[in-house]
Amino acid sequence: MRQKVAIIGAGNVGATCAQRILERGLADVALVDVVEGLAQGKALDLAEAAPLEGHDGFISGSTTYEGIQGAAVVVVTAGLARKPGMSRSDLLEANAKILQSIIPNVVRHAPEAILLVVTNPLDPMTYLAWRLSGFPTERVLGMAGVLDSARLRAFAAQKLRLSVKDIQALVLGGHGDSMVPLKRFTTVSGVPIAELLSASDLEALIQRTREGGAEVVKLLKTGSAFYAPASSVADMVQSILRDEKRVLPASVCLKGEYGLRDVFCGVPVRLGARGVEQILEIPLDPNEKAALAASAKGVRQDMDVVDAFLKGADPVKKGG
Ligand code: TXD
Repeated sequence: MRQKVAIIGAGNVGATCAQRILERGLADVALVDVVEGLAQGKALDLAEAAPLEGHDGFISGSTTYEGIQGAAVVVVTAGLARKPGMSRSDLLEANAKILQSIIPNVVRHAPEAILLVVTNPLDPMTYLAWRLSGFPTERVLGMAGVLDSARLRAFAAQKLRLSVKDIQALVLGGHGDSMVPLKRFTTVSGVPIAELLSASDLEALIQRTREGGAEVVKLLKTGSAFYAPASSVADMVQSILRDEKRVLPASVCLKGEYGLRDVFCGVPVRLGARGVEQILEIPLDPNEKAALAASAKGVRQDMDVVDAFLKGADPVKKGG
């Protein structure tokens, strides 16, 4: 039987995700957007590309949620994107309201789905989606680490003039300036990258990765990155739908792993048909552990703002 992926938000990331999923032949796609005609128009355009791209995927577009019925994965990309000078946390309140209008509809029409959150600020929005859905933690995760790792791989490949295929990288922590790129686990065909690059060159790559999202925002001026984010989502969706059990970083609820509890943070997970099938706890050195704890602390503060939001308070004003 054909599988279905629902994508909420038919903007840059959502529509490009739809394209990637269809053109990889992964699943049918149901696009939903609040703007009248947007999801319908993009769905029509993508359907017209199907004969040329040679896939038989079915795509629908709507402002309502009936079409998401039976979706194995629901990707939430709806929300505002960052504008230049705007931090991810500035987005929190606006996007929390948007998720509040979406998640109950997802629960109603696709109660068995795995929820993959893309909307920023990523970790607190993943937490909010978990709270609003009531889904088990195995079925709620956020995309960020795959993207951050891909950026580091791309920059390393450019610097070393080597194939991106041979470079592996692992970026953990919250999706933000405090992300934790792990130098020790960045390798070129198994060789630690520190053997091939000077410490200062490596530090520059890490810094560029940290600012990877902002670098694109600054150039685009009206919007944020979407090609690489959509590819990152497609890899995660593929691992779930095809039960590939890939080890990919994702924002998930930690329950004591890495010494962290009840916080959503990016860590390597085994991603398969059941969703987050395992959290891999890799041994970190004291510096890495401290960086992850600091990153999680930042997420925890944003989660407190989400808690206040859920209580109906005015979180941004009251929280300062
Ligand atoms: O690494 C990551 N996680 C990210 C996150 C990488 C890239 C983008 N990231 C975030 O995803 C970004 O900061 C935003 O919060 C989202 C979506 O980014 P995108 O670039 O796709 O934004 P667009 O093009 O503005 O699209 C958002 C769409 C737009 O069409 C709105 O009409 C729609 O969301 N929208 C809604 N759809 C359904 N329901 C509701 N309520 C709704 N509100 C807005």
